[in-house]
Amino acid sequence: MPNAHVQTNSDQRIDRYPSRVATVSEVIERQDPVLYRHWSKGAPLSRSDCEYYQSNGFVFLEEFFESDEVAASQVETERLAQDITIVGRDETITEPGSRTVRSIFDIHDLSPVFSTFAKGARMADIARFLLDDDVYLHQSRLNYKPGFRGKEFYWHSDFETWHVEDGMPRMRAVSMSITLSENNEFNGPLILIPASHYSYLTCVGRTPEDHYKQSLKKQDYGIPDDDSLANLVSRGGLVAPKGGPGSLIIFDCNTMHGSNGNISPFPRRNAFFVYNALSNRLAPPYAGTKPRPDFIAHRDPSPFPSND
Ligand code: 6CS
Ligand code: FE
Repeated sequence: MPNAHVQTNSDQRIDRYPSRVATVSEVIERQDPVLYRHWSKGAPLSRSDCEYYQSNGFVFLEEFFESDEVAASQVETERLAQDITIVGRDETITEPGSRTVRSIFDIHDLSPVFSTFAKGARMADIARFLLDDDVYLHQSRLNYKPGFRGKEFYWHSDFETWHVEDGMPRMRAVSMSITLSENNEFNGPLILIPASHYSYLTCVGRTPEDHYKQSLKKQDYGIPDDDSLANLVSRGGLVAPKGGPGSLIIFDCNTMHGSNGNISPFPRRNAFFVYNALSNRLAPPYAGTKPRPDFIAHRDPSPFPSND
């Protein structure tokens, strides 16, 4: 019996993760590995961290970077948000209804500081190991989540968006979030649902053209239904990693996550780098919409050599 979820779409491609095509949402079991390479001595992650990542869909490495490694990124983060040539670009997203900077995308292209960070062995080698392939940067972004005004990021699976709107074929991508400020219970830390990466929650509603112009401020399509979310939480719970600047949260492309708004005086600054396997490069969007701009989803993979 062929997999009931395998659909062929208008251009006869197999879509193993159809979403935003039906009037009811459903849960599709993950059809891809989590760890593409088995752990062995010399791996860039400890065995226990690999096992935790496999089981939970994320792993939190506190104080992964030294303070001086993070300091340059913190200074660059503030510089970019003050630079009028950057703030006026499409890559810069403001909070809904205000001119407060919410995110700046494509920071590995906009800033040599973040390019060095992103292509450095410390994160890229982990991505190559987890994905067992050469990697390239699918996307990068700074999330500013300013004090008092930083709005939430509602629950979502990144892969659901990257599959439907960017044409990412399989679950073979990993996000790395570096804390550039204190992440605590008051300023809207990233919240993840352990083990949610094994379930693909399909969403209802047709993707509008140019959806990103709205979704990067407040996402309205690709939103999972309440019952499916409640079920994931009842099984896996909720984890909000907390720590000082320089901590690293590594999470699978399909791990359900979100974050609350920030009403504290303290900003919650994180930098995100998304590594995609070279063999998983983008195809045409499964939604049938036109491809999103390169600053959100790089279509010409330029893998960077490992530093060894
Ligand atoms: O649409 C996207 O690609 C972005 N949106 C969210 C909320 N997370 C993933 C990604 O940065
Ligand atoms: Fe996300």
